[in-house]
Amino acid sequence: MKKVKEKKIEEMSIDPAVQEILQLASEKGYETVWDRLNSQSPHCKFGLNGLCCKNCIMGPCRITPKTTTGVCGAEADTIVARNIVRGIAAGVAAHSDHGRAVAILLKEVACQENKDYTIFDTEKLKAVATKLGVDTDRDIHEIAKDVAEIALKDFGKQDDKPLKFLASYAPKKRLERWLDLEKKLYSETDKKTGVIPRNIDREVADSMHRTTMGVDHDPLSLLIQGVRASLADGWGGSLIATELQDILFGTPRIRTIMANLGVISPDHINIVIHGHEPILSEKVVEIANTPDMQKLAQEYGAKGINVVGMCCTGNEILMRQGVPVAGNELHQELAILTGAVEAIVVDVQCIYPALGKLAKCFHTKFISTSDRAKFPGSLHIQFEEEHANEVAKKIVKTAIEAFPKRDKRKVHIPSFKSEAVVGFSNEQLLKILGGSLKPLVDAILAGDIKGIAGIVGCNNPKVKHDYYHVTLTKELIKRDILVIGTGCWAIAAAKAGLMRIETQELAGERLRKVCKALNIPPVIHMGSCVDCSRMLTLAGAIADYLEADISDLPLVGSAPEWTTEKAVSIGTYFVASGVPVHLWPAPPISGSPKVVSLLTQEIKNLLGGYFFVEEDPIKTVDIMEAIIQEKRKAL
Ligand code: XCC
Ligand code: SF4
Repeated sequence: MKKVKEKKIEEMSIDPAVQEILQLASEKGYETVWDRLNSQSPHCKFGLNGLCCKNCIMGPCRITPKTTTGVCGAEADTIVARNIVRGIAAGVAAHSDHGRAVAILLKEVACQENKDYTIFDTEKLKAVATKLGVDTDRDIHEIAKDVAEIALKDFGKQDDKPLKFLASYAPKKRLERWLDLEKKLYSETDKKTGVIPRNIDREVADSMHRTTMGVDHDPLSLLIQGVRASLADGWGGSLIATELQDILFGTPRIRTIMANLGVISPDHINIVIHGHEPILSEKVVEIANTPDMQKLAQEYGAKGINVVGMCCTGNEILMRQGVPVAGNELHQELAILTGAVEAIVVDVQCIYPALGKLAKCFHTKFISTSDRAKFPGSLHIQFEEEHANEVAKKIVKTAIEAFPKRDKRKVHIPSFKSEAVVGFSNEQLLKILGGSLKPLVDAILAGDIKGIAGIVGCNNPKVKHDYYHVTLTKELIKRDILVIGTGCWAIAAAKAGLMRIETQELAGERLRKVCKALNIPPVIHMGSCVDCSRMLTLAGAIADYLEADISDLPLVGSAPEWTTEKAVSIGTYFVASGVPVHLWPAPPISGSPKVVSLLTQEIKNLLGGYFFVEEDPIKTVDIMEAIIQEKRKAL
């Protein structure tokens, strides 16, 4: 194979802290994700185009101009569609399993079987209960039990009725459109197919069933199942995660945090929490801050304990507790390379298995905690909700005990960190707006806010780190388009200083005026990836307010540096909810012109949203602005 040319450090990331550590890694010979990407390049074309099938052992089959079917006779359209649906299903499974864990915990707390957690936000509990039609005039434990049971039923019920959460939260016109499409696509008697999810787990199972050898071969039928599964994520699993986490840990409030590797402290015991579920990270933060643990840290010669976040669990604890965040996806190895991290504690999702080997080069303890996520080279301390305090203590103590082994000569912490205003739950946004959506809607109608762009998703070493996130964001606000978002985008924007109030100066004149009046930055941190549900419900609330459908609103989405299967699910549920979504890098579908046209064109008539792919961030904003202008005309 051709050897690809190595990238220069400036081409790998725009983040100066990242560049600094990459320089160090290259001098000292530490391997990172960029090196491994280089070894894997050029990538297999069949995989890139979605044209490889290994769903049975007559294969694996690859489609070429000469060999146009797999052994079973499956053509490119079927293979590409099946592959993408499997990706969506995996993403739905990940987000929704997260939601399930929260629902189970809420039930245990409600039944007072778990005393290590409490129902923290009773106001939110009542708001969620009211939405779901649960009687709120009772003891909070009884209300919480009912809410948890409704959530759990959405994972397990066997009838064909829509998910209760989706039916209770989705805007009216959108629900009608989904129901209508259900009839349009299939005959009245064929009620078991369509776009409305029935049960979160079932949509994952259904997706796996129909993509296995010899089942569904029609690309439209397959993609509609992908859509249905994705809706079970956005208006199901992710929404359940967000809402119930708010109940257990508090609805985010506006606060200022610090972001980037500079939050790692030279004099403290540094614990990086990486992964996704606040059930773990909230506890570690809580226990690390107890006087007992801080005292123990001092006995070991440190000034104290410094807990910092990474990736989405970092977003969860910064939104609710103001915990600083050390970085996004591509920072995970770099944090260890600072030489000052006593422990990197992980649960599930987006965790590179490479951390095991790398941690061994330092005194860093790589602590895995989930029974479903174990790693070569990790120290496994199983997290158990029912003994959360005890296990969290053990984790924090392990970190403290690693401190004396820190090798001062290896410590290199970049000084870069930036301030960011975060914590914009919908509840906080409403509060800023004075209790009603009216000022926001008026600003949109008047054109002071031309439109809203939601940016989500990961980093990807194939793409210059943070460059797309940051360039897109700056260009959008310059054109009076408000930017909201989650996940690793949010951390990129925070690190780049775009979430400071001062960023108002980078916004167009009209958007600046609105942000000044509300005293908010024009770039809004809405949380972790499951909190994309906050953006969905915000879009839904605006739609209902205007008695319109989400697809009528000047909204666009983007996942400009996406990596994970979860991002495919997110993109799909936004499209299915009526929002046009930009993607870069291109998804692995180009092997089927049929699937490409379904997802980029035909789906628009069915659901209002559609995907588009563009590499250049400025051209992307041109397209987004044109979409927004078109929608504005029709408003
Ligand atoms: Fe993972 Fe959620 Fe992607 Fe970041 S943005 S790489 S999914 S941590 Ni969700
Ligand atoms: Fe090949 Fe068909 Fe088996 Fe896929 S399902 S591996 S295309 S024979």
